[in-house]
Amino acid sequence: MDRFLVKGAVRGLTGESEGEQTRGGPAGVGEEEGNSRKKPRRAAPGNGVDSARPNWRHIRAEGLDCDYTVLFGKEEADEIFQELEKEVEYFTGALARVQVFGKWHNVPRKQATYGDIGLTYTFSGLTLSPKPWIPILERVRDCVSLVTGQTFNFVLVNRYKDGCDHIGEHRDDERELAPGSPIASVSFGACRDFFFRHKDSRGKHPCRRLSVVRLQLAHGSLLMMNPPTNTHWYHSLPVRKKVLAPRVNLTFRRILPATK
Ligand SMILES: O=C(O)CCC(=O)C(=O)O
Repeated sequence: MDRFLVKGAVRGLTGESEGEQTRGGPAGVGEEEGNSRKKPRRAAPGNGVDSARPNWRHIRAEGLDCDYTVLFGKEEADEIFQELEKEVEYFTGALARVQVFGKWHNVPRKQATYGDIGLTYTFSGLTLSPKPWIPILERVRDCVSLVTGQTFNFVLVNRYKDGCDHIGEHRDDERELAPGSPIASVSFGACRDFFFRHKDSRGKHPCRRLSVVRLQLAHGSLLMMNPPTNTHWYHSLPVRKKVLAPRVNLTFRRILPATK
């Protein structure tokens, strides 16, 4: 999973490129959202999740297809967040650092990976196995599967201690994702801005000028990033110095078994 190495490098350099902005409005989809409509999905039979009738917002732009809902009510989201804070073991040492143009930097957040036994992925040039699933991650994964009908064999956990921790613009590497599979992003803790930028609208002299799609990812929320979103759009979690509280994000993925 070379993307972790590549993303770490790119994120470390580009994450601060967005100026700090203050914006009103409720948590959820920002004002540059595309068409918004309810999208009914499978009903969840009394599992305590706020998803019995998930109130989906469908976010569309050219080549972007995302669904957003608040999956867990505050009480359950608080409980899950506390459990994640207790149970998740994050990378330390070399795995928490990234080399950019020969210079070592700390990754500006904490990371961990969990998944099915037997899976391997590449991280910082090393072939690693994710840690085996722990109950709290299985619980969230299973809730997401229940409301989306999708299955996942891997999760990347990102912990942002405050608004200084961030993730720079990147696309998730489709090569290691099972073709046609979505990425399910579940957030707990501080509400943070989250941006999508079209690949043709990046840099100083973009060849096209598509609007940035701005979301706010609330405590207990689920963002489904469906194909082909990651082919055309980069995403980032910019620095927000006014945010003082921590946030934990889980991106559930279906990755292909390693080829020998
Ligand atoms: O923390 C987030 O919301 C974003 C995480 C992310 O971009 C990723 O895992 O690829």
